[in-house]
Amino acid sequence: MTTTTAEGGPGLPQERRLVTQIPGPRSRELFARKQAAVPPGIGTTLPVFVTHAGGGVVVDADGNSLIDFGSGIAVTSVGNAAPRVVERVRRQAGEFTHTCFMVTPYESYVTVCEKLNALTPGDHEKRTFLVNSGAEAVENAVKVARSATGRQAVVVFDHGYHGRTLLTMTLTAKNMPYKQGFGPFAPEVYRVPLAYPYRWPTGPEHCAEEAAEQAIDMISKQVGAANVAAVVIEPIAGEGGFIVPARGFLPRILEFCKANGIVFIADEVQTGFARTGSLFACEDEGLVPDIITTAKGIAGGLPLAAVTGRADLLDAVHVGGLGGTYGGNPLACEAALGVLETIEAEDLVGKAARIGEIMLPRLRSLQERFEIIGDVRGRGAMTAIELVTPGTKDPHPTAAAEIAKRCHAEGLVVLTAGTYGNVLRFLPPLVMPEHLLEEGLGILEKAVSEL
Ligand code: PLZ
Repeated sequence: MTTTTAEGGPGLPQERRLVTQIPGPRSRELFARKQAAVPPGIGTTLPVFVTHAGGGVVVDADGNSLIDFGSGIAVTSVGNAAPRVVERVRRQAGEFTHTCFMVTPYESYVTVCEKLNALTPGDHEKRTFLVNSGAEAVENAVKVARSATGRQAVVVFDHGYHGRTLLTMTLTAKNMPYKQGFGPFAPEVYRVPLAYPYRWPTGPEHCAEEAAEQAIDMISKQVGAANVAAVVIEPIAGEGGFIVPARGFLPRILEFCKANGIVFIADEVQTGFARTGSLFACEDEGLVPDIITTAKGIAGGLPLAAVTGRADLLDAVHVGGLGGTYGGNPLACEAALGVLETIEAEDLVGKAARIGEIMLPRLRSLQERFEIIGDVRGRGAMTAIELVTPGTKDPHPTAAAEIAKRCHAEGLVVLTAGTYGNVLRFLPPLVMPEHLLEEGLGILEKAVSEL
């Protein structure tokens, strides 16, 4: 069976279409090859093999068209194979594919940096440099903070996720699957509480103040504020379960950092580029971080990430102290420029907010009907439900896995998340047509109600 169009992108029919079981025979064949050739450490959420994708759908090797509530983990916010991205990358691929920016530079890298300096929160003087992945961005942000402050300690939070390299897996909170067996971990990393409203022992109304007080107390007493180079925090915890910190928590931590010369690093790898209904999630509480790390949504799926921050901090690193062979590859830079054009031309900030306005009320009404949904949360096109044993707050990971499985069987790509593995998260491409969003929500509602 073949697909209906030769290309991906928004030209693909924006419909759910199931022509075989999920996964179909061709995907099963390919999955058997994967299992023989690729180690099991590289997991698979949904074993359908993709041939095309675009707008709000993913088409598989059997000709099934699935509704995409995952965006490849918050990456294809502009849609898969977005026209402005494709056109720029095609043109660039025919001109030159690599020189190494550190050897002989090219303009698109500089343009991306200028744009990030202008678009990220704060109107102070900034610098940006480009790397290949979110983890690499976070790791480099810490290098900059250490170099600029002459201090070593790094403070991170419960439920945080920052990557899989030695330093960033150390910064990551969850043991299984990210850390188990991979130690010893990097030194000088300290973890403090996050203002998690749903699970705060004294209730959500005290959460921001008490969590900030505990975090600051731990930093002051156990580490010593003067030893801390950086605090690294996601404005909304992503892999940890789409936890929106109680309002007031992030500003309080930022204020503490400012008062103590600690570099505040906002990890916007998952939240950045319009995802949450503002260009960056920090804007919601008017936060101006010292350094911001971005990746994922920055380049429509081409590997690119960035470290953007105060000029005085980034300029503190000696000549040649930062870099990498592929960082800011010309194809990825063109893709990023295409992404930024698309966000503006198609008002994707507004679209993300609108997706939240559609999804959150539907999820809340589902919560009213089903006690298994303990919490509904998120912002813009980054929303989630947390599943619990009815009548308690006990995490219910098997319910999350079962609902995800049922959604997958019906042709809806959803992802799980959470420290307890009991969160279903929804990250549709911001260009998803509303009828697909509604249809996807219908499938989810059916899966929850049938459980
Ligand atoms: N910081 C906030 O969300 C990546 C992880 C997928 P990389 N999240 C998806 C997986 O299981 O490996 C992420 C993130 C935040 C950093 C990262 C790391 O970004 O591009 O995956 O290195």
